[in-house]
Amino acid sequence: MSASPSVVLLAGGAGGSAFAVGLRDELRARGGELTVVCNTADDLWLAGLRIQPDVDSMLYGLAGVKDTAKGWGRAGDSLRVAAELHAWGVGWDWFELGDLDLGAHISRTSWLREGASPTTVLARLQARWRDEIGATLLPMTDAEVETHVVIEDSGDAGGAVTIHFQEWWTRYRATREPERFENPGMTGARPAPGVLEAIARADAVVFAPSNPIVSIGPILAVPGIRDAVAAAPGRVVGVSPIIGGAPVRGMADVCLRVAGVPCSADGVAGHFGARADGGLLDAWLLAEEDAALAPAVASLGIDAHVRPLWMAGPDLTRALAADTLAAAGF
Ligand code: FO1
Repeated sequence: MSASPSVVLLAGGAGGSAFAVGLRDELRARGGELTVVCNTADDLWLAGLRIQPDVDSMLYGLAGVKDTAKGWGRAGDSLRVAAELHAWGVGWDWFELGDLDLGAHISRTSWLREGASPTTVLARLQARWRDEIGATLLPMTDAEVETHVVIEDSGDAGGAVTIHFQEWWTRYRATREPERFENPGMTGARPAPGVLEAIARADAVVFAPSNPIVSIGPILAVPGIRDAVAAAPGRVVGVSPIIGGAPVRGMADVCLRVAGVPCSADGVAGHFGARADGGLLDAWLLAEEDAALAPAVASLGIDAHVRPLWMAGPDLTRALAADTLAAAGF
C-alpha cells in the first residue's frame, strides 16, 4: 500500500474547505497527492457575474487567503464596490460581494465569456496560488447546475415558490421551511474532465464533513460520479458533519429533515450506506460525543471510527485528517 497516498476529497461549504486544509497539510507531509472535487450546485448568476461560493471557499482556504472567521470570502476584504452596486440596485443587498472577491468573479466571468470551460477557469484561478494550494481543484461538472429550494409562499396567494439556494441560505438562514430541493441542469450534466479518472486511480476517496444534502449530495448526483465512487478501488471514508445530533456548521439539520434523514452521525452514515450493501462507505468517522452510535454504524456494515471531530484550529484539523487517512488504511 502506498505510503504517499493519492486522495480524492468530495467537498463543499465552510466545513469542507476547513477539512481540506488539514488533509492537504497531512498529505503534503507524506508526499501524497490531493484532488478536491468541489460542489458547484451553490453557483449562481448575480450582477452579471458567475459566482461559485463553494469553489471559492475551497480556493481561498487552500491558498491561505480566506476569511476564516466567516468561513467564506477573502480575508481583509472591503465593500466599496458592493456599496455602489446597492446604490444602483444591482444584485442582492443581503448578499455580500467583497472587492477582492469580486476580482475572482469578474475574472471567472470574463474567461467564461471568452469560451473557457469552468474546469479551465478553475485551473487558471488556482494557478495564481499554485504553491500554496498544493492540491488540484476540480468542479464536479462543467454544466450549469444550481440548487433551488421550493418553499411555501408566505403571501396571500399561498402555493409554492422556488428560490435559489443562496437566497434560502443567506437571506432566510434556512428559516423558510422547504418542501424540497431541486437541481436544475443536473440530468444532462456530466462529470468535469478528470473527475472520474481521479476517483478511479485514487488510493482513497474521502467525504468531507460537508452538508450531506446540498454539498455532497449534488456531487454524487452528477450522473456517473456515484457509480465511480461505488466502484472506486480505494477505500471510501466519510467524516460525520453531525456531532451530538447537531451540525458542526451551517443549517444541515433543516436539509436533512427535508430529505428524511435523521440528524445524527449514524443517520447520515445510513444515508450514504455501506459499500458492502450497495451504498458508498467503507468507513465513517464519528465524534467521541457520539461513541454510543458506533455499534449502529457498524451494524450497517460500515467501519466505525470514534475520533475527535472538532476542527478547532490547524493542529486538530490535521489530526482529524490523519485519522481519516488511517481509516482509509494509511
Ligand atoms: N454567506 C452569507 O452568510 N452571507 C453572504 O452575504 C454571503 C455572500 C457570499 C458571496 C460570495 C461567496 O462565494 C459566498 C458567500 N457566502 C455568504 C457564503 C455562501 O452563501 C454559503 O456559505 C455557501 O454557499 C454554503 O456552502
